[in-house]
Amino acid sequence: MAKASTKGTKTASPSKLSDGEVIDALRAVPEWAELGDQIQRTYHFKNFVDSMNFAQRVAQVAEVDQHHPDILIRYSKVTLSLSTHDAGGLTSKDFAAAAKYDALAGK
Ligand code: H2B
Repeated sequence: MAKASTKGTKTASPSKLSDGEVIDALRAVPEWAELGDQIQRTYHFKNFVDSMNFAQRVAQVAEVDQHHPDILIRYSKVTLSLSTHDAGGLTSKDFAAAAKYDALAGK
């Protein structure tokens, strides 16, 4: 079988951010906290169905962007964790995704 082409739809991963760059980037998404190599936020909803609906909308964005958060659903709370596995840490992709999920949750 042929080797995977380098011409696929996969976009190059941005490089891992420095500690200073992470601190700067967090200013734009202040509800998110840095936890090791990830950023994390817990969103609060009215009930389980609202949590599931949010998680579904997050999944749709993640698929389009091909950047996937870890999702933990606990009844009325949804915790999203973001990290760029391909870069081994936090990149601009994680902060762009965090801002999108914040906008989704606000609607
Ligand atoms: N999601 C996250 N969070 N980090 C990645 O590095 C990543 C991803 N890589 N989703 C994507 C998929 C990559 O494997 C595909 C081929 O685009």
